[in-house]
Parts: sequence; C-alpha cells; structure tokens
Amino acid sequence: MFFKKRGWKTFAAVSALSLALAACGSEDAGTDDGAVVDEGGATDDAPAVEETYNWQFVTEEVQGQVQYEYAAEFAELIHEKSDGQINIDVFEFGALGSEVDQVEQLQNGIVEFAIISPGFTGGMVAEGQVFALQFLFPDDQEVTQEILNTSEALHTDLAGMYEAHNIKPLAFFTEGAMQWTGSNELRTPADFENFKMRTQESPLIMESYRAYGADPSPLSWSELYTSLDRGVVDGQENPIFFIEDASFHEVQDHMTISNHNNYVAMTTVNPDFYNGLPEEIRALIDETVEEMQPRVFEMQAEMNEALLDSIIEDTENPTEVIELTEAEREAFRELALPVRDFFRDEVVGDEGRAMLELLEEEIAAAQ
Ligand code: 6CS
Repeated sequence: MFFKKRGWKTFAAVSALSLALAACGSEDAGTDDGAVVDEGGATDDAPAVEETYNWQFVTEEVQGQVQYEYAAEFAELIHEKSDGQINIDVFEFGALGSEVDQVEQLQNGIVEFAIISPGFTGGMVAEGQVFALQFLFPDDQEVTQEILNTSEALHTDLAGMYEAHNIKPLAFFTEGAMQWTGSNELRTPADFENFKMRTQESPLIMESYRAYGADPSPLSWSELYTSLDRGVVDGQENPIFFIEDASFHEVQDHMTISNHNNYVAMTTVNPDFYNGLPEEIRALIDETVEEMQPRVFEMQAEMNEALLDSIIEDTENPTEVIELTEAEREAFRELALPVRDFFRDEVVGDEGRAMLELLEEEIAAAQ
C-alpha cells in the first residue's frame, strides 16, 4: 500500500526544519541547474551524467497523498536512472509555506519542481481557472486523463500562459473526481443557499459556488479541518482520498458523490532551470514525467476507491453518503453552464477564449 495514515495533523511540525534544510540545499547546489561544482569549479565540459545534481520538489500534499507520493516516486525514478547522480528532496505541504508561497518559490527558482493546483494561481494566470469549470470534462476519468495528456489547448496555449509567469507545466493529471462534504445534506442547489463553502483562492471557483447560491470563502487547506469543526465554513469540495486522509469527514455529517468536477494538478518546473540543463538531462526528466502519468492515474484511482470504503465504514465518525442521480446532477449542470460565459466574458481575454474553445472541441472529440 503506498498510502500511510498520517495526514495534515503532523505536517506543521516539519515546517521550520524543512525550510532550513531547503535553504541549505539550494546553497549547496552551487549552480543554477543545481549541479554541484567539482574542485576545479567547472561543470560545463563534464558529461552531464557524471555531475551530481541536487534539486528540490515541493508539493501541496503530505505523505500518503497523491501529490507527495507522485513526487517521491518521480524522485526515486530519476535517482535510479541517473545512477544516483540526481538527488531530489521532496517536501510535504507546509514545509515551505502556503500553496501560494510555494508557487512563488518555483517562480524564483528557490525550488526546481512543484506540483501546483491551478486554483492557487487564479489571480495570476486567470486562464488556469478553466479547470474550475464544473461539468466541463467527461465523467469518465480515463477519457479525462487522456485529454489532460494530449490536449493542445492545455499543453501549448495554457502552458505558454504559465511560462510567461515563469512556471513551466510538464504534465496535467487528475487526482480524482471531486465530491462535496457539508454540515447539511447537499442534494439540490437549494441546499447551497447561504452555505459557507470553502474554496481555493480562485475567483472562478468562488463564482461557481455563487451560481449555486452559496457564500464562498477562500482558505488554505491547512486551516480547513479546524474551520469545518468550528463552523467557520459549512462545507468543501475535494477528491475522496483527500477528504478521508485530511479527516474532513470526521467533522462533516454529510458527503455527496456529485462528481461535479475533477481535481487537476500540474507537474511544473522552473523554466530557467529547465532550459539551462543539458539536453540529455531534460530528456530524462521528460521521459520520467511521461512514465508517471499512468502511475499517478492508478494511484489516485486506488486511493479514491479504498478511502470511500473507509469513510463509509468509519462508525466512530458517521458520515451520511449520498450519490446524486443524473437528474439531480443536471440541476447543478444547468447553473454551472453560465459560469463558462463568465469565464469568457469577465475572466480571460481573446487568448483565453480561444483556449477554451479549442479545449471544448477536444473534449467533444474525445467523447
Ligand atoms: O483542497 C485543497 O486545497 C487541497 N486539495 C488537494 C486534493 N490537494 C492539495 C490542495 O491544496
């Protein structure tokens, strides 16, 4: 089993120490590409595989959760393939600050790699909020992942928009379909009336919940358990594995299998660092990113399935789980569709509109 029950409760404790280690690591690295300078001080002429590289990879999740396990496996593969010449330190969420702080660290080259949820870059790369559009991607997770792997709209258009902000997306992957939890049952849009919904820091995610009549409130997930427990917010959305591992179900009486969206994350790299690497090292990274796509799909599917049972079977913290019928989902879909117009008219410009149009064509073709 690749996931371990540990969760959010311990991640804060590692923060200060990890931050100190991260700072040391990047000083040790010695060069922009993280290669350790040998005694002669030259790195350029030596074959790349004979150099030692030390890189940092930050995630928004903790051990046992999809992003962290992805990064740990990625680091292991790269280490093996480079005969131990490339070392990647993987950081749990909390080690280097908030989700937004982590994005800045990637942009500034303090860390080389990061897994970023586009929701946290909504104020900067408005177009990345396309993933917040509910009922846009197919319900079939495999078809969705195939689109995420091959979409020109995402890999060319959207990736270019991120690169303009010093973030290079290498891959997009789903962490699973998202579900709602609440202090009351969430079956119809009326149940969202004045419901204090926790969202990520994304104007479009907030707008999506306003469309249901809810009162959205952006929060880091590090504050979410306590906020749900104390009634600061009434509910939240996430894939099942995350709801269970972060123990949100312990402080929520209801869960709705709504499958209203996918949780999409991006594997990203600092573009200056990446472009400065020898070609063979870049090829090694690209090849490993590609290899990880089916792995992460398998990982999230296994975790989401197993942890649904765990929520249902948790009699100490009972959660009433309902699954929306297609007719019930339709009521939400109808309210979600006009949010696409909001995205086109209020959130993005011509390039963003063209990107969404192409993505919609790709989705239609895939179904
Ligand atoms: O809800 C959130 O903010 C968190 N959810 C997941 C699935 N991953 C990290 C993210 O920050």
